[in-house]
Amino acid sequence: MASSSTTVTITGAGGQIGYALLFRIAAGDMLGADRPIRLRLLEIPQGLRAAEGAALELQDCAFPLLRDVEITDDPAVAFDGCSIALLVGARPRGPGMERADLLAANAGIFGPQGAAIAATAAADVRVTVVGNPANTNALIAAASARGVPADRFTALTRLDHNRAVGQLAAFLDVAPGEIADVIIWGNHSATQFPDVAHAILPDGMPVVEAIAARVGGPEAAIAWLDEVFVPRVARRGAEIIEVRGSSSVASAANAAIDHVRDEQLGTHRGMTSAAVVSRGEYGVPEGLVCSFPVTSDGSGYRVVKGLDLDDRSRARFEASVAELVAERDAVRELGAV
Ligand code: NAX
Repeated sequence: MASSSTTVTITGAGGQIGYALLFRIAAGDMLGADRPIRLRLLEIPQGLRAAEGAALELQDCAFPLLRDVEITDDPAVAFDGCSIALLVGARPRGPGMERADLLAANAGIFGPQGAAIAATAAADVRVTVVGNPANTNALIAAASARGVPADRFTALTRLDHNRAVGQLAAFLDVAPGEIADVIIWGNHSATQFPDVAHAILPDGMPVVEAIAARVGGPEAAIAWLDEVFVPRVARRGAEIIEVRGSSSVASAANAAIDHVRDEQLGTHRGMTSAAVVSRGEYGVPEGLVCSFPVTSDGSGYRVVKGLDLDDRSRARFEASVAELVAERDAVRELGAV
């Protein structure tokens, strides 16, 4: 039985998103109801008790798919035999912390974790980085994982994607599942570009036309997108903190589950968004971990090529890519990539 189970490693498992992830993964929401799971929880020493508490609750759920749970503060143990890794634990920005300090602190986490993945994970390992700055942390982990193909490393922009779909669904008064082909381009940060130019409704009607019909014409639609939609999606994390008094947790865990499920089992209707290692698509410098439109047939995400970007969209995308370049250059100076 054990040989047919999939080892899933979650870092930062004692944190908020970890707590929201564990139960859904164990219930089969991520890999389906037919794949037994072994969970490996990585924490720093201060986080071990919280992870142990979550493990007690997992036991109390008696999930039929859950074979075992191991908790450790040793990356070599945590990634041993792992096929799916969710890197959630990261160093948050402290008071007065400069961006360079934040990048350096996270390089100290994601570099060693990448090396441990290369040394101990299963040959088919796939890694999703959630901990911020997610794109550049994924870049660091990939660069440190010698021998593991870089395209096994992705970063989460599915939360931004789902937020964009949620906003459109509410505005157009349709179900979220009716909206296809929204795209998040760039970095998981305020510079991201949520793009609806290719988005459609089930009858094939472009979402932009449906917006225009609501707001009184194409120009008003552009104004709504620029002034309401894009900033709302890009600043949604801050809005959640303001209203809830704490950062996004359940929605982030849900997005991580969507990301891994679609990567492992395939995308079914149209494209989704994920940050993947650029091979130069859309002029993005090779090696950057950048959010693109993607599909998967179950063997990993592939960038959807050949989509048109008008000048305004391209300028927005390029601004976000410039931020990724600056982050890469900063971690290069540290010798982390
Ligand atoms: P918490 O602070 O609740 O949990 C983080 C956990 O990670 C803590 O238990 C901590 O002990 C652990 N940790 C720290 N360093 C570690 C290490 N080296 N190895 C293993 N564990 C370690 O944060 P939470 O709310 O769970 O958020 C986790 C991360 O997700 C943050 O970096 C956050 O910014 C990021 N997010 C990313 C999102 C995305 O869409 N990519 C959205 C949600 C979230 O903001």
